[in-house]
Amino acid sequence: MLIKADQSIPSSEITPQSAYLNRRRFIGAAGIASAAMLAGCEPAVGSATGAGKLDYRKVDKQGGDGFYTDESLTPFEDVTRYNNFYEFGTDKSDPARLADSFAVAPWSVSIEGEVSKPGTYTLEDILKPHALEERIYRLRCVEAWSMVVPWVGFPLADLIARFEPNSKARFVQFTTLYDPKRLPGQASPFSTIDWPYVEGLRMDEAMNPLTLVAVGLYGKELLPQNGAPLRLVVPWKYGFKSIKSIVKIRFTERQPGTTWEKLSPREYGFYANVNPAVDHPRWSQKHERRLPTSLWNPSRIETRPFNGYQEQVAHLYQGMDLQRYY
Ligand SMILES: Nc1nc2c(c(=O)[nH]1)N[C@H]1C(S)=C(S)[C@@H](COP(=O)(O)O)O[C@H]1N2
Ligand SMILES: [Mo]
Repeated sequence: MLIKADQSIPSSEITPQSAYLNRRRFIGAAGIASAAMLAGCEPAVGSATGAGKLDYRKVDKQGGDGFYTDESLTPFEDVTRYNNFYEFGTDKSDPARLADSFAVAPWSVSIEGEVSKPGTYTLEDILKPHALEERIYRLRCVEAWSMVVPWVGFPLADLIARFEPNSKARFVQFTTLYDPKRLPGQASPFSTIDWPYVEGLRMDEAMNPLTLVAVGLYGKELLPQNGAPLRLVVPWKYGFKSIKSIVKIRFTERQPGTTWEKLSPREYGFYANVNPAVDHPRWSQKHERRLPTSLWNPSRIETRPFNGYQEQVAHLYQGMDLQRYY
């Protein structure tokens, strides 16, 4: 999703950001995590390596709730090696290469804004009451590729309910960790992103049963490149809404700013619902490449409205002009 830094320069003349990236190899704070484990407080989720096995309920294939698809799963290798996580660089291979030593313990999440229970919660506090479940979702990137991922997580609605948002809470904003020492992409002087990465949802979108807080995939804890220790998954929206490595959740009265909209509002909207009828200004959104792909198998399929989740979410946008609110 490389965007033009200067709208007046034709895209053909733009050098990808990645060519400029300062690829400093990052040495993680893994020592902190091992110290915590020695002290006997090994977290259930959030180990330094992120490879731990999870206990979770398998997805109900007959549920008819959108939680399951029988499309072929994208192999683990592709899900964990073809990533967008600009905090680690703009190449698809950067996150897997640079994030392996990223330590996610200790971790905390601050809850702010229009809620009666604000505060800073440890990752354990956040996760403790929630039973984990599997969801098999399509993930459609705005760049016109897609995957099918077996996530493990719990409904965002259940997490939000615990903090008791008040009647002024109409939106919720999410923020990714800001730590340029651990996230080399944030230290790049050539980055056009105003860090930290932020995303947002309308409250009814956040409370929809499809909206997931993911802590794992393929039955194991998230690897750092996929947004450990916890991330959002909003399957009817373009992938950039599914913000990774969350440290802050803020409830607001007004629509919050979001990273890609701030960067290029003409190209990336706040809603970002998957919509084959609204092209990106620089490419069509009518089709997508379903990973894995190869020269012999481009795996080109039609893009579906709301990424195929219209039954579950179309009602949220009744009466809205989706050409205008893209
Ligand atoms: N903090 C943060 N979250 C992010 C991104 C990012 O660069 N930084 N990229 C987004 C984009 S564009 C996509 S397509 C998905 C990719 O998720 P995956 O790498 O787990 O497939 O993460 C999203 N979440
Ligand atoms: Mo994306």
